[in-house]
Amino acid sequence: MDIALIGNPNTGKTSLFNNLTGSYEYVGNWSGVTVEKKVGILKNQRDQLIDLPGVYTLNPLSKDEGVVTIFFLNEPFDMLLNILDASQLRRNLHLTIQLLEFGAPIVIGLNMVDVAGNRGIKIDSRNLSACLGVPVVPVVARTGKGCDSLAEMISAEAGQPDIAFEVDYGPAVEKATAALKEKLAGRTKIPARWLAIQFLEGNQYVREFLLNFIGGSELNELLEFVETQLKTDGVKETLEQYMYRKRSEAIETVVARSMVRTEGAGTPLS
Ligand code: GDP
Ligand code: K
Ligand code: MG
Repeated sequence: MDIALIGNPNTGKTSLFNNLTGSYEYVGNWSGVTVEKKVGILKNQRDQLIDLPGVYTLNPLSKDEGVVTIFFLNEPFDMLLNILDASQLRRNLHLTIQLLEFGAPIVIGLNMVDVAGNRGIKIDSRNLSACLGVPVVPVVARTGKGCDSLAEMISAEAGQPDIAFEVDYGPAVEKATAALKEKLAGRTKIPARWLAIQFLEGNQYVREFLLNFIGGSELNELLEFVETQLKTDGVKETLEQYMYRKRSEAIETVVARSMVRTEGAGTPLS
């Protein structure tokens, strides 16, 4: 299996990578950028772990961040290992939801549970798992705590059916998704809904990918359709802001069900 390790910057990706793989790793560069590409072999001596650059969202701000979208569009992989910082759950879930929307098998490593605990935040990993529909394993990547359980969960999840978590982005977005799906007519294996969401949010790499199948003017019409619909519905934000807000609303529900403030908590939740 090829497993892609993905998470926000500074969530403990390198620590987790080192814990899950032996010392062996291949180091190169992702094509077109000077970002290191690391591939390690899991301790089962069978599966490969691919380290992706840390990003907050799949909609890239920089060329380096674009590496992740390019990977999703072009490289086959079997599973995603998404590492979350338990002390920054709200922020981290933006990426997680975009990964869930892709529909690939995914296991979540809930890292920094010690940091969260010190700040009076406890995440109920079973509730989080139930909300998202995927396994969540608490770990402390710095010490290796929980990493064996995580490795076991990765093996257990191999070949499980894909689950696509669905944020309700409203009827205009769903209509655009249906239209895009029809235009693509099965000519790509990348899920149409994920492509639609990323395209509507302004992901330029996804736009370029879609141009392989669909004309630029047709794509612009699709954008205009959604923008006009939203305006008619009284939405004042840009499409990008609207998509972000809808995702944030879904995240609030997940956070409300899975985050518990423990006694003596003094720090505001983040
Ligand atoms: P990356 O930027 O995502 O690759 O994250 P790193 O693995 O480099 O970790 C960032 C920092 O957080 C380092 O100082 C790690 O030692 C520390 N760290 C990683 N995991 C944990 C954890 O679970 N608990 C604590 N307290 N620190 C951690
Ligand atoms: K770092
Ligand atoms: Mg790192």
